[in-house]
Amino acid sequence: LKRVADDVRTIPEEKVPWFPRKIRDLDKCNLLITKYDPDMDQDHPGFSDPEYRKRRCFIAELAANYRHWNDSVLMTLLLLSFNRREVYRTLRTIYPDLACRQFLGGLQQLERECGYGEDSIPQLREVSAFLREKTGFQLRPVAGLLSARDFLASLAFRVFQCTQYIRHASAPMHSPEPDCCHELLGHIPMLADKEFAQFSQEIGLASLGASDEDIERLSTLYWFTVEFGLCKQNGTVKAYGAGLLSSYGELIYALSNEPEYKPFNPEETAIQPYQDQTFQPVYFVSESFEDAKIKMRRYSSSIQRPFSVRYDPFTCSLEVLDQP
Ligand code: TIH
Ligand code: FE2
Repeated sequence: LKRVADDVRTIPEEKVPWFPRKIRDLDKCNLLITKYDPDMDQDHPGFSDPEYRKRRCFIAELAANYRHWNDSVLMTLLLLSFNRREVYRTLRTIYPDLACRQFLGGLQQLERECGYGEDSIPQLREVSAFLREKTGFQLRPVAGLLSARDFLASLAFRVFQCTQYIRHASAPMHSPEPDCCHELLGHIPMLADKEFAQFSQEIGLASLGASDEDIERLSTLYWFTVEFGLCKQNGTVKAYGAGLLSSYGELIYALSNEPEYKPFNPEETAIQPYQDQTFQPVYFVSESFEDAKIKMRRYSSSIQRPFSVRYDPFTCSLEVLDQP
C-alpha cells in the first residue's frame, strides 16, 4: 500500500514554464543569446573594428534599459556611417520580381508615410506608430539575439522585438544576425499586413508555457516561414520571409532554382534542421498565406498544454483558461 502511495507521489506534476500574462511582463522576457557577438566571435565582420564594437555596446545598453510605458530612451534608430543607399537601392530593384504582393504593398505605404527610401532613415518610433495603425503591432528594442522563448512570447502580444544596430559595412548583402536593415526591410512591411500579423501572433500564442521541445519546433517553424518562407502567388513563387527580403544575396539565391524546395507542412517543417551562418539549403513553399495559416493553426492546436490562452486586445493581456 505504501509503495503505491509513493508511486503516486513520484508522478511528476506537470510544470508549466513561466510566461508573460500582460504586456509589461515583456520587460522580463530579455534572455539574450550570445552568438555572433562582435566582441566574442572572431568571424563577426565587426570583430576587428573597435569603433563598431564600441557603438554596439552603447546601443545594447540603451535597449537593455528600455521598459514598457517608458519608451523615451528608445526608438531612435542609430546608424553608423554606412552605405544604406546602396543596400536600399539594390534590394528595391529586385523586390518587384521576387517579393510577395503583401510585402510590396507594405513597402509602398512605408515609402509614402514613414520616410522609407534611399535618402532617409526611418525612425523606429515612427515605424512603430505606423504598424499600430495598420495591424496593432508595435516595436520594442532588443540588444541582440533573444532566446526563442522570449522572442516568440512577445509576438503573442503583437510586440516585435527589434534590433537597433546595423550590420558591419564590410558585409552589406548578408548578415548572420538580425540588424535594423533586416527588421526594417524584411519584417516591418510584412507586419503591416493584417493576415500576416495574425499568423505571427498565433505562433506566439502557441508558444506560451510550451515545453522546451515544443519551443524548438515552433521556432523552427518560425524560421522557415516568417524568416525564410516562400509562397505561391499567381502561379509563381515569391518570397515573404524577412531573412530573404533583407539579404540581396540570399533573396536571389532562394528563388534561383538552385536550392531544394519542399511544400510547407508543419509536421515536417518543424523538425527540419537549419543553420544560421549562411544561406539555407532548403526552403518551404506555401500554397498561399491562407493555406499556411490553416496548417499552422492545426499544428498549434495539437500541442499539448494543460490550459488554453486567449488574448484580450483591450487590456493587452492574456486570459488563461484551465482545461478540465
Ligand atoms: N540573413 C539576414 C540578412 O542578411 O538580412 C539576417 C537574418 C535573418 C534571420 C536571422 S539573421
Ligand atoms: Fe528576423
